[in-house]
Amino acid sequence: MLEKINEIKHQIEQDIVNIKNSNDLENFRVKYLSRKGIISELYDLIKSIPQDDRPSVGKAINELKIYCQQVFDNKKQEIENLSNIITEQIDLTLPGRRRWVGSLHPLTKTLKEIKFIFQKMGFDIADGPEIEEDYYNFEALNFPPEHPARDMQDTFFISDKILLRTHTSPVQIRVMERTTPPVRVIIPGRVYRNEAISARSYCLFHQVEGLYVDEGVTFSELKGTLVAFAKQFFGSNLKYRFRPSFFPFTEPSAEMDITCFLCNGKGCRVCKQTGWLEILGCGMVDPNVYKYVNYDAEKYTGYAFGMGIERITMLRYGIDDIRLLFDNDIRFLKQF
Ligand code: 2NL
Repeated sequence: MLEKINEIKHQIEQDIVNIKNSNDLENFRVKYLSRKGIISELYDLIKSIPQDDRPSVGKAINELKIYCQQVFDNKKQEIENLSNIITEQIDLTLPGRRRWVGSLHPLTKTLKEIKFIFQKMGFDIADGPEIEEDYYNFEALNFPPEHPARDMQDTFFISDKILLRTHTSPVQIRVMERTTPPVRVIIPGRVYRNEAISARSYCLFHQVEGLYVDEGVTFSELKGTLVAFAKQFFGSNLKYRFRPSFFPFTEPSAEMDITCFLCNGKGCRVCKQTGWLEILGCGMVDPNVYKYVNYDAEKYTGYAFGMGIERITMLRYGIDDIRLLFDNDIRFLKQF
């Protein structure tokens, strides 16, 4: 009887390696493990052997059954894994998955270009704190003590003397404090204004300001530099004009307009039918400012200018709501 059990075990070993699919597996189960299978039959045979042999034979059959069940389970698992692999196979005819490539924020693009143009003309780039002292933001820039821009409405005051800078000019004061002329810098950066948020104004925006101070710097140099910038940035065949204006820190002051690049000066929605677009403010540094940084106003002259990056970016790309530049909505950003 034990010999017979051994033979069956060998038979199982041979059969199991020949199983190739779930059909073969089912046949194997019926042959050995079903109610009418070989192993069940062995249990029936126990009655026909001597009483004394029954325990050892019974034990051998149990072990055979466990062994058989185990190889069956293993094989079943193997076949299932295999069929998973087959159904998961890659379909090489499918089109490839698109890789999403990020792009620069439109403000970053504008800033990079402006910086590049002024760097080529010999300007250094400087930066400074966004949390400023009243002294650097207003006083040293020749704002009279009661000037309306100091009003709570326009400025985020943190305390009596500390505020969020409303322009990047305080950095120019800091640069002049630590440098003797010639000074030729641009200062890009974030600025803050406590204004009602709308399509046209936001509580924070970006500026680039520029400053050039040396002996004998003239207003025509200011014009030449800004015209060269505008032609590189907006296109070489634009027309321009300088209109008189006022800033507390420059005298004389001007604003620069260029012909609308959308309608070429004919008048359209973007230029509000005027044919002109205002792109920046500028002027000769007011001699009063030099007192605060210990520059000799008899010896040095200089010019300064400032432009809003949001404004220029919106003009350039035809964006009609400033808030789009701060929402970080991917549907907007991926167009650039
Ligand atoms: C504008 C006009 C301007 C300046 C900024 C400046 C800085 C110093 C001295 C004198 Cl330290 N001026 N900056 C001058 C003229 C205009 O900005 O419309 N900005 C958006």
